[in-house]
Amino acid sequence: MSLELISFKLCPFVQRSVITLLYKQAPYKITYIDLAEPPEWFLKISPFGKVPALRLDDGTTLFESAIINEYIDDITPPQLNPSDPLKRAQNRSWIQFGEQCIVDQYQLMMAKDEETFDSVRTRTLNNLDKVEKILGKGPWFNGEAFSLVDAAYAPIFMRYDLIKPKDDVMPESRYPRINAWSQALLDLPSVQNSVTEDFSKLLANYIRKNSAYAAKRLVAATAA
Ligand SMILES: N[C@@H](CCC(=O)N[C@@H](CS)C(=O)NCC(=O)O)C(=O)O
Repeated sequence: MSLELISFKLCPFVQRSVITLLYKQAPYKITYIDLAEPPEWFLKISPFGKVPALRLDDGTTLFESAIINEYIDDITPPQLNPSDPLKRAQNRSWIQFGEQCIVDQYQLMMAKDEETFDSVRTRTLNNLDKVEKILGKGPWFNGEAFSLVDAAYAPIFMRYDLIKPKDDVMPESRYPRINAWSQALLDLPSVQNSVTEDFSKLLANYIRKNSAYAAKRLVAATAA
């Protein structure tokens, strides 16, 4: 079975799938598109025009990062998803919540003024509180075993590590477990290799282009 992941270089949802593919050492091909000008063929295969899309060799296409990751996990044993149905369901719930954390982060990077930035920051902190509360001793979300929840949150931590909000959204004192989790993930080759070499530059440019205000509050975006 050959797998082709359709990607946009800055997309955190695609990155979730790249991490899963790399962690599982599953062979795949990656095709980048420009979401600002999506090609005709992409709009034909991705029903909602979103990345990631995973194209299989029989032409079938899957969409939604969490579903794509479960599929990759199912076809490349041993499974990362826990075998216990309850644990698996709980993991899915937190993967779903991770989408809100990605949205928080995106809105922070795009906030056009102080009021919006501060209100998104408050929501971001409150949502991270919920994650801190559920985490155990680590190193991974489920303890000793790396799972799809880890792949789902790593893109968020990589971005916070790069953009470094001046008024921190992940202070060690408030989020000791998240910080330890984040560090373990950032040390992992499957996470480090899940973006292109120019990723931090692209991200900084994207922030600057879309919000002069957010760029002022995010260290990476103000760097020359
Ligand atoms: N829930 C989806 C979200 C995917 C998503 O929003 N992708 C963005 C890029 S990061 C996208 O394709 N946006 C294009 C659009 O909404 O038209 C997933 O987990 O795959």
